[in-house]
Amino acid sequence: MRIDIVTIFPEFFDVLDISLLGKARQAGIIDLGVHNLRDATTDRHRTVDDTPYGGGAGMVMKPEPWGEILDGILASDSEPDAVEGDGPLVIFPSPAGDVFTQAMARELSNEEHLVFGCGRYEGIDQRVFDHTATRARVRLVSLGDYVLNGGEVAVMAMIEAIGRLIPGVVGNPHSLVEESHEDGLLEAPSYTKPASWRGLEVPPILLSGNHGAIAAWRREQQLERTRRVRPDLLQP
Ligand code: JCE
Repeated sequence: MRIDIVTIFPEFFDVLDISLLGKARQAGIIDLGVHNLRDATTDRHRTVDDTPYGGGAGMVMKPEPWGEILDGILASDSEPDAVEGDGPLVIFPSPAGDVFTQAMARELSNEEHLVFGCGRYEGIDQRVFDHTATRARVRLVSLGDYVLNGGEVAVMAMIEAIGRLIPGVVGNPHSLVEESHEDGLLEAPSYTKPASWRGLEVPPILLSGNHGAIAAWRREQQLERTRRVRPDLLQP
């Protein structure tokens, strides 16, 4: 999978070199490009924002640098030798987007080319979304019902959730299906050695060696936890 990120804080993504995804990049499974939006400006101050038409607080990201930088990124997919299905999918984090879920992460993990556009300030001029949508599939995606200062943290979370679903990124594929949200339930609690710690005991069933009884106990723990903490997940 090819991933491009457009941001005014490219250093923010340096951590991807040393995280889980660093190995996937070295193995050639994920090809990452981080682009500084300011490199697509033409003025001496490398300006990316301006005051909003119609008035209001704060600043809005200007369309021209976005147009220039996306021209370059999207052009690489329309070259004659580019073997593509639906072409790139451009994702803009936004509180006004569809809420990011595990199901969405799984869909996005099947894409050949993802482009993430990180807004800042009060957001991006609407025409950037409208114009990009004439050349590529565009989605606005919200990390959740809270406001961030920009798209960078949302993109980092989305890349971590998507990247680990790509075969070869997480060592043991079995561990993926057992985890929270893939089966719609929260995880059962986990324990490791020692069996007794500061007066607290590991549930004896887990030491019994009875794998059927352990699986049944874990399922009950999952259901009880989900009913208690996230009853919304049990609704159809
Ligand atoms: C962003 C801002 C709206 C005023 C670019 C916030 C996503 N789930 C999410 N929460 N917040 C975001 C997000 C993503 C991109 C941008 N802002 C700040 N948003 C109104 C200011 C700017």
